[in-house]
Amino acid sequence: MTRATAPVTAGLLVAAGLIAVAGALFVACGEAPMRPALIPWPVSATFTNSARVAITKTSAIEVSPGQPDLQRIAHDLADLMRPALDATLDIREIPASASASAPPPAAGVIRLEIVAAVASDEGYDLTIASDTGIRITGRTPAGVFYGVQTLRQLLPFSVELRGARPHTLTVPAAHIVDQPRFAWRGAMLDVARHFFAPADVKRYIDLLAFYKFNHLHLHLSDDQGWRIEIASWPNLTTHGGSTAVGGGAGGFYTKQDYADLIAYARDRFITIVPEIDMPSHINAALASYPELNCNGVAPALYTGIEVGFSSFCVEKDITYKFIDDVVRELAVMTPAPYIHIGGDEVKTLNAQQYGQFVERVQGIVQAHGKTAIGWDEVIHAKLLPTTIVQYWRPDASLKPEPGTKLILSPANKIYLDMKYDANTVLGLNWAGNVDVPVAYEWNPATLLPGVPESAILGVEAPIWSETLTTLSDLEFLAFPRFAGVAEVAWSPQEARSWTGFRTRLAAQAQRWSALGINAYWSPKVEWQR
Ligand code: TNX
Repeated sequence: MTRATAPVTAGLLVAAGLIAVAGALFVACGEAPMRPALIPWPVSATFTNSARVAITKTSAIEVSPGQPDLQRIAHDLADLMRPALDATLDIREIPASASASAPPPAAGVIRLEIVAAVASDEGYDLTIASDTGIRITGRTPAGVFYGVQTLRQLLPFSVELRGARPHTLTVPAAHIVDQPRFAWRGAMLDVARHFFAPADVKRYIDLLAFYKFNHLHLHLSDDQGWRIEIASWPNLTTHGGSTAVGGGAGGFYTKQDYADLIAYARDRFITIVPEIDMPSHINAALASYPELNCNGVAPALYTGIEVGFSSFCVEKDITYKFIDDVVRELAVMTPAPYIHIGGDEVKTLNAQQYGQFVERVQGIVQAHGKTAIGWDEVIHAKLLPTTIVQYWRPDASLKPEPGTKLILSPANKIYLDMKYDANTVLGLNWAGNVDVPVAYEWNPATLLPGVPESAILGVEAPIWSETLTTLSDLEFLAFPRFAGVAEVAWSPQEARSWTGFRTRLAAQAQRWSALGINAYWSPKVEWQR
């Protein structure tokens, strides 16, 4: 039986301006010592029993000099703590004498520091001690950022309350050394079936960052809507973006909206990956330009949820002129190296037509300096060695060429648009129900026979939006499964178990409530509320 203890606030010692108090918000696992409910669980974590270190109004944040990313992370951390502390912590550069030999910070200081010796690009080292303060080191600003996300989870959930009564914040004395298992920790959002406004996408980005995800794949076009401005083909958005599943108003991102989203994501170390799904899932474009159709006639806009019926006219030259224009504009808008070309669920082309189309389009993507990603059907084409394959069909037996990199999105495990159980109103169930343990209890390294861990770039959880219209619908499907996927992608396999995870998940409930997340309170988890 597992439980969370109530916070105990007996002051034990006052050392150099810091107060260590007895434990708060820990979970006990059987006979194991109490430990904080971190998700994703780190590679190594040692907690000095029950000692706590305080952050007060007079604490300060020190950052390595000449690091604008660290300055921004420090400001965001100070903003997070402002309501609880009723103060904005000072931010200053690490004193020059200290940065040379890197002695520990003084008590009361939170130090964010770039240190070349940290083991991996996204790794970090977090030390919390009553005499030497809080120190987060990373080889890169991304590593420091992930260390700050861990610190955020070590803080009491009350730090998330925007109208908190001022109080001292304490964190457990700890030493954590951490780095991710996979380089690609992704989420996909379908903004085509229903459109999600930039503010909603930013909220999703915030939640992704909190759980150390680093890629957001935006499904920007489908039969029901085209959601990204392309200046050379303006009807795509004025007409093709004008509706959605069920006949609602639709919407699209202007280039400015999109640039803002990329910058917002970048500040949280998240790469946005744009997808234009083709040659099928393309009715919105066909409806916008008659000349893209084999018969020269534009079909009506589509607001149902069937798949596979539409296709580019693969024999027409204008199809490739169109794709070249779209990819060229997208490549300019996209600092990241990837453009996703879809390739799924094509029901109206033969194998030869499909293969030739994929090969030509991956060449266009390459000509514009980007790497193509395709849904797993593209494996039937002759792929460039750099093209990335995104596995999704549970019954597909993939035999990728040696060296092909895969992103794993098994629909029967991490399609977060699947219903949790038969009573879930939102979502689909073509891949079965996906309750919380299903999304958590699998090992990417053994999912596909013959595909070793070294071929796996990472894991990505899609949310398709046929049945979702609002941010609150999206949160309901994402939480709590999203936290499980975060741990699958980040934590070492041997550190993971459903029973341990379930307990840590339960301890996150107050945090989600404080953040106003519309989570699904799965009966599979014993929530502490
Ligand atoms: C399959 S996954 C699709 C999508 C649907 C989704 C619904 C994939 C590559 N294609 O078109 O939205 O199922 O779960």
